[in-house]
Amino acid sequence: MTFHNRKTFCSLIALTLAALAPLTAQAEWGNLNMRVGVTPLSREIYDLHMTIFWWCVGIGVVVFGWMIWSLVAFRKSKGAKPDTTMIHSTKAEIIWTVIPVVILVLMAIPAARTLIAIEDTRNTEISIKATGHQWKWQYEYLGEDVRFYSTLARSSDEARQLQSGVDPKSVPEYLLDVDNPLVVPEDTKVRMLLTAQDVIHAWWVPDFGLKKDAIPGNINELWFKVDKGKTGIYRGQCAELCGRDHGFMPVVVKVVTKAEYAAWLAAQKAPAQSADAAEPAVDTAMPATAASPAADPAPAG
Ligand SMILES: [Cu+2]
Repeated sequence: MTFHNRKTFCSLIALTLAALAPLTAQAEWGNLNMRVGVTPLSREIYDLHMTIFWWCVGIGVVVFGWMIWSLVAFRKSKGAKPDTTMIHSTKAEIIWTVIPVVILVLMAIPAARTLIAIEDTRNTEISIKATGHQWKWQYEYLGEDVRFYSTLARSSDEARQLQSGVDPKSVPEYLLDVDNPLVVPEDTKVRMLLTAQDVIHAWWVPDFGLKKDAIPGNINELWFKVDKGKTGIYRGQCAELCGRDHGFMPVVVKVVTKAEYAAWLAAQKAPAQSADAAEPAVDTAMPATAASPAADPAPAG
């Protein structure tokens, strides 16, 4: 390698680093990866993801390392001569079949363990049915006679209208907030039963590591158990393209302590009679929301 070539090589490396530098400065690199989440399942999924990731890195280093070494060590300028006589090697075939099979089996063992854990809905303490509608979620606490709609927050809905004059950036949690969040207690195994009323939707909360389709005429299950002490708001979205307002039906889960949950549930039940009267008011608000986007030139109806 001449000095000139080495200099070009070094400049290239410097240029690449310079191009990446602003990225390092501004982007939170942590956001590029999957979230660890706040449930035992999400952690297990994250650990599995990292395990497989490092397997892939190892494989990449070996395969590309070998390839690059071969290119450099056996280049023509060094007088390498191609071997044109070898057209088949059973030994090589066996090696490059057996090694990947062993690796895949080793990867399948922890993956299968996690998949089984995801499906294990035994001993759940609370069951909640979530029904996807165009374009909102309905939650029903089974056996508790508590049900309500969870619709895009008013602030977001107003800002999203064409020529609303509202800067979406000024709206906190734009398109990620709802009027009535799903409320669940911490440290409790919650089972979600997912279905839909019209088209396929999907219920997704990244911090729980879970996403599953909500299909009309079908019930899908998932479960989560938020770690003790991880109370707070967790946000997700519909993850199945479900029509015009697919981007406007977020999922918001409010995780509270067990005592707060008991109090909340009691409060939901207490005005059950008056809530029945109030519910149509919520319902009548829905068609207005659905028909209101100014982006839709056709008059709704
Ligand atoms: Cu959707």
